[in-house]
Amino acid sequence: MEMRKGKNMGEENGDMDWWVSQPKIELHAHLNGSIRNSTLLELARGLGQKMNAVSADIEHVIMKGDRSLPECFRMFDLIHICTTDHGTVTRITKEVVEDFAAENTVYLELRTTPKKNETIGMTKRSYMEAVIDGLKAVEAVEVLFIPSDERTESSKESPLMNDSSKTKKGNQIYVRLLLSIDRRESTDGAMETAQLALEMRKLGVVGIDLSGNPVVGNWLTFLPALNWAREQGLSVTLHCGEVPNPEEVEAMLEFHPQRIGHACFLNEKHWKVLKSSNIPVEICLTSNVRTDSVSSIDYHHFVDLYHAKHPLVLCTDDPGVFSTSLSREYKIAASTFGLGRGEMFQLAEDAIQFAFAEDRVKQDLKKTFTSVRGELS
Ligand code: 6MZ
Repeated sequence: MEMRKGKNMGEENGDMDWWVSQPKIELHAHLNGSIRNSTLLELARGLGQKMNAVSADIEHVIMKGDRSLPECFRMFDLIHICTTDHGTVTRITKEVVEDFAAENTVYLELRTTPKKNETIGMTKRSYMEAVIDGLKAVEAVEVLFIPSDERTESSKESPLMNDSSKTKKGNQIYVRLLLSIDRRESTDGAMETAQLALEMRKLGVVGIDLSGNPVVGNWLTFLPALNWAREQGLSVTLHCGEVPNPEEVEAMLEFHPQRIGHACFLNEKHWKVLKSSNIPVEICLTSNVRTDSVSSIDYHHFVDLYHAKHPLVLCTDDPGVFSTSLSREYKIAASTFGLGRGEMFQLAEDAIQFAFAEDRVKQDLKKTFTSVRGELS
């Protein structure tokens, strides 16, 4: 079979405008991995003379199309050098939400790792407050991030609106947040993040993600925080099987998270357990091919899971780092696996049920899809 790895994979077929115009659900996007290249370059250049080496390094890495998984994590470290101050966190949050909204993402579950930086007085909480400020700063669309039961009586009248004076129909996006535990963190650090997630529920935090370099850290380090988060009613999603690690994959499936991301290195036994568990899988096609977690798009496990009717959702992972978009991921899946527009529309609609938001939001999203379907037919 032809190798379609690289920038042009699956792009030979179809009209990008159509994929952009369709409503979509994003459940696996990392904030700092979604930063615009232009913003990253501007920030890197702004680091000044003494940081020239970093700036040159970033320019080199940004300009590179393909990057291996280790290079990817080098890239995240460089990005974090540029983005770790409150104002920048606010700016990139605003831009990332605007970019997703501009391609008709109607629900975005955005994840980020709360960071501490004592030299600039940043705590995990103040980092997250800067993220919330970014949600509030969006002007292009109405951002709906406060859970329904926290809204004021007047704004509850319309399920879609926080502030009805600002809202125009078709010009709004639901956003919910996941706090990521980085695999470099200690048990205490992971617990601090889980506690923060619980405290910030009223501001739209719905769950916890375990991510970071998959060759670093041990599952048992994070288990107490993940168990605690689940006991508190937070949802949990795990990066699972991004590199070969059969014992960890087994333990993760046994934990039975609400969703898993990637699922690239699963053995026969794991596939059986996964399929019988019905745990939804967050599929990141471009990311998996670019990082060599999957050898070619044609061999991606999406196709097997799709035909087995296993719950799955197409996601971007890091649209900035991998130069992709959610519309592009839909287009690639359709052209690579021979799926029609109706099937892709259904795939997007089905993802509503795997979101961690409350039922009221899901009902509202259903209505959006139903009305667009009506316009199509
Ligand atoms: C695992 C990933 C990832 O949290 O600083 N991250 N973790 N696998 C991936 N696939 C390539 N892509 C991103 O966003 C960047 C952080 O998200 C995690 C890494 O921990 C990375 O440092 P935030 O907003």
